[in-house]
Amino acid sequence: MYTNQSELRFPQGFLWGGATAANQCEGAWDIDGKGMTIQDCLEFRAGNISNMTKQFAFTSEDLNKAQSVNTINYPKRRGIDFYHHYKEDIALFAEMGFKVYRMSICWSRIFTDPEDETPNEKGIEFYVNVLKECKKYNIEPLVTLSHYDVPVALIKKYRGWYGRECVGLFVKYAKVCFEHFGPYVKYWLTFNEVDAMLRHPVTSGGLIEDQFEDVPFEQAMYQAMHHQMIASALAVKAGHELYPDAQIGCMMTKLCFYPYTCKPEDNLATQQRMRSIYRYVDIQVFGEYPIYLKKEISNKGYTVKFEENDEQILKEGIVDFVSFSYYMTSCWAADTNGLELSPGNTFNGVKNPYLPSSEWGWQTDASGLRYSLVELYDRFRKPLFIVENGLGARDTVSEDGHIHDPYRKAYLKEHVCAMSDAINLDGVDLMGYTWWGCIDLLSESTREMSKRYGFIYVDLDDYGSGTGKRIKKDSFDYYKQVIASNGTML
Ligand code: BGP
Repeated sequence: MYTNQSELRFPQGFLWGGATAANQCEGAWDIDGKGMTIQDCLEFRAGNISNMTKQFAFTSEDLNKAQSVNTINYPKRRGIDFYHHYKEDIALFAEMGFKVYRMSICWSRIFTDPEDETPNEKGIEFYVNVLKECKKYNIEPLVTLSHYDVPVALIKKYRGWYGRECVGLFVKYAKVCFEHFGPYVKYWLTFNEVDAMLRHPVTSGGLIEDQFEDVPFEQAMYQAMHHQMIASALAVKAGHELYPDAQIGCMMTKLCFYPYTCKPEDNLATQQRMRSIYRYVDIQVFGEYPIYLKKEISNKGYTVKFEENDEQILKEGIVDFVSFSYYMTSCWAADTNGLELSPGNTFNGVKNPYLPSSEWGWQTDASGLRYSLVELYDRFRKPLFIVENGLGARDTVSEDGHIHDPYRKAYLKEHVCAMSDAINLDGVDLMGYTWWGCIDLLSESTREMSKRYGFIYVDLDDYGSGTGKRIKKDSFDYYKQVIASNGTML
């Protein structure tokens, strides 16, 4: 348990709030002109422990099947019906005192088909309404343009982000978002967990392995990553041209690996593993490929195609701040054979005997948050924003009708302590903190409803049965107090 080592203190104006993503909460997958995304094609997976790397097994046949059926097995299609409940949900966020709400926009709501010439009015109207609702309560929106939501049309036509065509289409979409939503939004993120494509290519890039007989799949992933880098840089530039005051950030998965032992080779293996987390964020922050990434690609015998202006584009699209998700830490070793693994949703690590695990095997570690903040700030020297942190648990409604979640309060408390120390003792410039899944929503990796993160319970089960009613958990009032005291009453 992490306890603060200095007086609890947060800067004035610190942005406390919560985070969601369109594909995990909106539902309403086929109305008002929304096109299909990869998320509408992913089936429910029962079972406690799962990780997205399994999605390498997703096939073109799965995609075709999903397009022709509509069953309860596709939970992302119904979400928690935020589409129709956003007013009620945002009112609850406001009651907790949110200063910021992180949400994502679904590309396929804005363009039914990304190649359409004109955007879908209904989609624009929906997001304008959501943003206005936030503004009504003085909640600052933080908007992600792409959160694991690749349009199916792009997968079918261009093999997802492998196709360079996606760059221009994404920039067109981003510009429409900036134009219509810019008056309400100061903080933007381009791609969620931008380092993730090489771990889960299907949801990050729309890359399905059986579509790549002509090129090694891994090479295709590096190429697709390059396209996302170019698209992100162009979007950052376009956003700044339209709104010079806009703050546009990148978003990474802050996985943190400790060497499993003090053997030098474990340390070296861990350093290499950590680079795989940083390789693309380095591009977004420094405006060029790091040498080690160029080496990594050429050592494998691959090449990444650059167009004439690509190097220049990367230089001109540097982000303003670095945001990240942080849930846990793990260990790594030169030889992992025979070692017990600890799963995450997008990776496996070696189990750390000193840390507790959640029911899904995620090893919680608040000290690791302070460690990560220091590491990121030393590396990037940019303002940081924690845009995902939280605890997935199997909450239940007690006989008294309440949801008692002391474990969530404890998790929040120790992570707030760690942030305070990083700010006050280590001098980290931290802009804000958005708790992941502030309202229960569908899990990204398992698509379960029963893996709940929220301060607000949603009465739906894994199969979508239930009233959909929103109920405040005990942690609701706790977070409200944390925010009201600016992080000083825990
Ligand atoms: C991150 C994703 C989120 C979210 C979170 C928790 O990697 O950006 O979308 O879901 O992980 O993961 P899960 O839902 O699998 O528990």
